[in-house]
Amino acid sequence: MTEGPHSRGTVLPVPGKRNILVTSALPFVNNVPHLGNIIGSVLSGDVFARYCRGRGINTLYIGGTDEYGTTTEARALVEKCTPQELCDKYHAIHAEIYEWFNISFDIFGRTTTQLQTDITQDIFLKLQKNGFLKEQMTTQLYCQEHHSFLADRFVEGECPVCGYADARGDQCDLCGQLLESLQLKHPRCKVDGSKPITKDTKHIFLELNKLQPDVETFFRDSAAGGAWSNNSKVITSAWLKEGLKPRSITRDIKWGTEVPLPGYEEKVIYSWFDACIGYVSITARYTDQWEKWWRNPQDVQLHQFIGKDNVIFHSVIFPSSQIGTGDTWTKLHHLSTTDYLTYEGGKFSKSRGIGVFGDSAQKTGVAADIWRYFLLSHRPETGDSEFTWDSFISCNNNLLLKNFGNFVSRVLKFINSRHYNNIVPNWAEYREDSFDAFKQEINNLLTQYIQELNAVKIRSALSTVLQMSQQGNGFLQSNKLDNRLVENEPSKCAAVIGIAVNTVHLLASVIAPYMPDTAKSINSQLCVDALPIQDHWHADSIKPGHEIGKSEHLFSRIKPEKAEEWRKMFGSDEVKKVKEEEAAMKAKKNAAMKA
Ligand code: MET
Repeated sequence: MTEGPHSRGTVLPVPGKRNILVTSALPFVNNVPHLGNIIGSVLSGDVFARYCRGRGINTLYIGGTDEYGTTTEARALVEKCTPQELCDKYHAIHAEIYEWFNISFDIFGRTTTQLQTDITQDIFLKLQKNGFLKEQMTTQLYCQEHHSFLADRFVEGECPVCGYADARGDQCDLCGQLLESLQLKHPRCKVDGSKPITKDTKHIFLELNKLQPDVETFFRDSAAGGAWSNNSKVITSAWLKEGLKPRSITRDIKWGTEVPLPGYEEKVIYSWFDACIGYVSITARYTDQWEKWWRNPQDVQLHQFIGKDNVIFHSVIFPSSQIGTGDTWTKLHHLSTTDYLTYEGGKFSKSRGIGVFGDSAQKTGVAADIWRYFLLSHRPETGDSEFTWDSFISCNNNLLLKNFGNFVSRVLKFINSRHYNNIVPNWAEYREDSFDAFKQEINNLLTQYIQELNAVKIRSALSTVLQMSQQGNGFLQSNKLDNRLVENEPSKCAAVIGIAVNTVHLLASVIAPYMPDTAKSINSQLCVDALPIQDHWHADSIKPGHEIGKSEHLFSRIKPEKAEEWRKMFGSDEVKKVKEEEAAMKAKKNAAMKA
C-alpha cells in the first residue's frame, strides 16, 4: 500500500465523466494515531472512496504523512534521533496501522520528497511574482546558547494567565490558553534550558488580505455547491468575516522546504503553507500525469476529509495559494469535518497510556471490520462522540450479530440445508403483494443510503444499511421461514428465499464501504461477484439454479466481561487519576476565584 499504485493500476480522470479525488488529512509524524484520529479523516475518506468506486465512479484516494515542521523537530528531540529518522519510523507505523484497518489508499506517500520541494517552491515563486508575498520584520525569541531562533514549541515558561510553570510557547497545557512565545514569563529554551533574548528577524508573509475577495467567491460557490459540513462553513465564515490578514509563511527552523529566495538560507517554508501541497506532490509521486487530477476543475471533484481543527488550512490558506498563482487548479469541492471522539468520557493520551491507539486495537483480537463498524457508527459527524467498551461490545453483539449477521446466516443456511442442497430455488413465477412491498421498502432504503452518502452523511447511511437487514429479518419472520413453509408451500418458500438471497447480495455491496472484509466474505459464501451500487435494485442478480458455497459465521459474540479486562488494559487506573487531577484543579481554580 505504501508508495506505489494499488492493485487497481494507475487511475486517471476520464474526460467528460465524473471523477472523484479523495484526500484525508496527512497526519504529523510525532505520534501513533488513536481511534479518534483514525475515524477523523482516514477511515471516513476510505468509506467515501470505496462508496464512489462501488458506484462505478472513477476515484483516486490519496493519503500520506505530513513530515516537516516543528512538531517533527520537537519530537525528534524527545526521542533523541534525527528528524529524518523520526519521519521514517512514524511513516512506517502509520502505514502499517492503516493497512490493518484496510484503508484503500491508492498511494500513502510522504511530504519529504523532491516533488514536494519542486511544487511548493513553484507555488511560492508564482505568489511572489504576482505580488502576494511581502517581507516583514518580526521580533522573536533567540537562543544564544545554540544560536537559533526559537519556534513556539521550542520555548517553555510561565503561563501569563494561570501561572503554570511549564507552559509551551504556543499553548498552556494547564489552562488551555493559546499563547505566543513572547507572552511567556521567564522563558527558557527547550533544547538547552538557557534564557533566550529577543531579536529581530525578517520573514515572508502571504498577503491573504489581497486575496480575500477571490477567496470569498470561492467559498460561497464551493460551500454551497459541494455541501460542506456545517463546522467547516461556520469556521470559514467567521475567519472571512474578521478579515484575512497577512500570515507569515517562513520559519526559523531547519526541517522544512527551503525558501527559494536569497537571504533565507537559514529559514524554511512554514509547514502549514506546504502541508496541503502534500496532497498534490503525493499524487505526483503516484503518477507523472498528476496534473490531470489537479489542474482539471472541469472533470475532477475534490473531496477532503479532515478534523475540524484543520479547517482554515483547507478552506482558506490552500485555496488562497492556489488562486494567487494564477494557474488553473482543481479546488476543494466538498469539505468533510469531524468533531472529537472521547475515550470513556475523557481524552486519549498516549503519554498517560489512556485509550486505544491504532497499533493496539489489533491486540484485542477483534477483527478490523468490527472496529471500523463501531467507529463509523459513532463518527463524530455533527458533534463529539464517545468510545466506551460497553457500547463497543453491544454494537457487535446486538447490531452486527443479532441483526445483520443473523439475516445473512439464516438465508444462507437455509439454502445449504437438505431442502435446497446449496441451489437457489426457482421462484420466478410466484407473486405476492407483500413481496413487492418488501422490495419497494428495500429500494426506498437504498435511495436513502445513496442520498446520504452523496451528501457524505457516513454515519446515517450506515444506520440505513442496518435498517435494510432489519427489514430482511422482518421479511423472514412475517413469512415464517422454516421447514413447514418449504414442505407446505414450496413455491412461496422458494420466492422468500430467492428474494432474501438477493437482499443479502445487495447488503454485501452497501456494507462494503464500511466493512470490506465482511462484504468479501458474504460474496464468497454466495459464490458471486460484488454487486455494483446502482440506483435501483431488481432482486435478480442471483438467479434460480445458482449454487452457493457453505455459510460461515460473519461475527462472533464478545463476552460482556471483556469490557472490564479491556478497560484495565487500556488505562482505567490512569483515567481515574486524570479525573482526580481535573477535580483538584477545578477546586483550586474555584478557590483562587473566591480569594
Ligand atoms: N498534519 C496535520 C495534522 O496532523 C494535517 C495536515 S493536512 C494537510 O493535524
